[in-house]
Amino acid sequence: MAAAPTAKFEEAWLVIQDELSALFAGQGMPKEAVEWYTKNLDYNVPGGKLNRGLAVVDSVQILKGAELTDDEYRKAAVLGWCVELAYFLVADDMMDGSITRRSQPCWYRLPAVGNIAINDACMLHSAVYRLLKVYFKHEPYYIDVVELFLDTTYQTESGQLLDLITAPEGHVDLSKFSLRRHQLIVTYKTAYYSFYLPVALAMRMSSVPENAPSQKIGPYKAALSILLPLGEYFQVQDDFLDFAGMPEQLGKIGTDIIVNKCSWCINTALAVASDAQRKILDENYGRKGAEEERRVKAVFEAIGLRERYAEYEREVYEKLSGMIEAIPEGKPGEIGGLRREVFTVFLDKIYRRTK
Ligand code: GPP
Ligand code: MG
Ligand code: MG
Ligand code: MG
Repeated sequence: MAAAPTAKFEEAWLVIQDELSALFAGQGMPKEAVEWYTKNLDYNVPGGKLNRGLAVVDSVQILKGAELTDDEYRKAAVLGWCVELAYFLVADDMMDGSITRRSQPCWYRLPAVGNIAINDACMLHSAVYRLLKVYFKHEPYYIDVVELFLDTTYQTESGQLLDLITAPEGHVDLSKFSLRRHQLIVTYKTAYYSFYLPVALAMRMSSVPENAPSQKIGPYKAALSILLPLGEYFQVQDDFLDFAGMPEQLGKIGTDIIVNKCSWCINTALAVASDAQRKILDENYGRKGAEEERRVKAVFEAIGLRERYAEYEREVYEKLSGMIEAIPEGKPGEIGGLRREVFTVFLDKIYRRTK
């Protein structure tokens, strides 16, 4: 089945944004507040790669095995935009001291915004539940969908906590880092909400049941077993691109080395560094200066980080493809059946990405 077109999904956002602004205005909010709220939505929600949001629509389509009705498309698109509404990126940029996102200054860096971005992030989060109420209150899967957002938000926040306390700015201690710790951080901060959430939402909307009596593990557990490692792979790419990607292509400037992140790059380097290289990393990682960052990057080059990453990508693609092959499948269009294509579409979208 062809992937859902981006343009149609983007059009759906315009309607959703108007509805959210109208709900807000309907509380008797003055014009300046409505304008602020609308600007918050407009600046921070559309304009990304839309991988997460489109994954909901793609997955609903694959699970149905036929074109969606207008009503089904609208509902799938609303769920997709609820995933895109995640407040995480706005808040993460404040915590990471990031400069740009999606080729524009981070929201908190606009002089008129500053710390108001904290409340704006909270309002993005609340917008999810406003939309769910409007569109899904009377659906039998309403509570399951609400719980998915609540649970994955908690998981993401748990990962963010671990991310931040493993690598406090100004307290560099590379002995706290390991690839095992990295895996735990990225599973929680990225994989649940970026990978499991969109697919599990689509499965709920498509009436995939909790348990399939004929199968050893239920469909949601089966999906989770693929989507967590897929999400880990995505975050390893994010970490690698932070070091090696083109800022113009990425729309953001890497800050991981300077802010002492427990990223895949530093952990891979630590695992193979000579004593002399380790000393350079200890003395220069997580420091503010451009010269320190350059020295760290030179060690990354010297240990062959680019080749190691290329090898990691090949291996992980093979491993994930094998795992997907092993998923028990339903027939196309069968109510409650799972389809491998849900996962291969997602994997192929991110494989060897450069942005
Ligand atoms: C991505 O990490 C992780 C998140 C965006 C989760 C944030 C969670 C919160 C509860 C705020 P990252 O910092 O590497 O992302 P990026 O490179 O896009 O800044
Ligand atoms: Mg972060
Ligand atoms: Mg960040
Ligand atoms: Mg990053």
